[in-house]
Amino acid sequence: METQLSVDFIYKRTNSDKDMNRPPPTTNNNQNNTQQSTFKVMLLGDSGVGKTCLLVRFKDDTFLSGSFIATVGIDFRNKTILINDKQVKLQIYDTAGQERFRSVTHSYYRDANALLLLYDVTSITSFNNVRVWLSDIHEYAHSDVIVMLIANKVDKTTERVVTREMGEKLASEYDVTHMETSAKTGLNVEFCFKAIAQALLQQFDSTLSNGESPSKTLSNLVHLNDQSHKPTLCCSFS
Ligand SMILES: Nc1nc2c(ncn2[C@@H]2O[C@H](COP(=O)(O)OP(=O)(O)OP(=O)(O)O)[C@@H](O)[C@H]2O)c(=O)[nH]1
Ligand SMILES: [Mg+2]
Repeated sequence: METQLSVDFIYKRTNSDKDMNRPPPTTNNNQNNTQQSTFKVMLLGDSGVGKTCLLVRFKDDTFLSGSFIATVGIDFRNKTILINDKQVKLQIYDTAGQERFRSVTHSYYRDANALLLLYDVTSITSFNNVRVWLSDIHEYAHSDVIVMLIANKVDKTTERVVTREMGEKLASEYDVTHMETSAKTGLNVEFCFKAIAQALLQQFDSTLSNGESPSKTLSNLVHLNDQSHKPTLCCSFS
């Protein structure tokens, strides 16, 4: 991992930190005098659903196979991508799904601009727990946070127990966008992060606003991608 925050450091955040307003996303000029916007994205979901693998696939385009090492506390990684000729730096927080870290990770929700909530399509428990995660998000995150529900491990077709329809129904119940991914094959992984970045840019850059809500933009992008039946697209990304 590029950066690992120790559990000690994480515990230093107090309850009063949680009540502070979220710092606005920053926009700086980099060395090439190009504008760069920075956003915080958090990965959430039960232990073992594939959060760390999704992040490693996006950052390094590799898959962490072999024995499963659960994340302790929170890690984070940065990745800068280009969206419509604009540089977008994503600070991606990879949280521990284990219950014992829950109160630690709650204190980070308020700083997040977007949340990727994962479940594992081979685990009905991780799918059922999505409701618990969404209720935590409602309680601890900003009301304008962009949420995407991600059905991971779709490469495991024979072990699959959560259908696409079940995922889509749950997502529409909570009015969030739904996407199927595989950190193993890379299906839709880059697309998810790019779609989130596009929605965030639109939310915070009024010049890009076309009168559509960022959540609507996200759902339109995903819908377009689904229609193409391709793992990646998209005409609107550089
Ligand atoms: N087949 C398949 N296996 C996956 C996929 N994503 C993750 N895995 C496997 O699932 C296990 C758990 O993955 P992690 O990414 O470590 O899970 P996590 O959500 O980060 O778990 P915590 O850190 O405990 O919260 C590992 O053994 C991975 O190899 C996927 O898309 N397909
Ligand atoms: Mg992990």
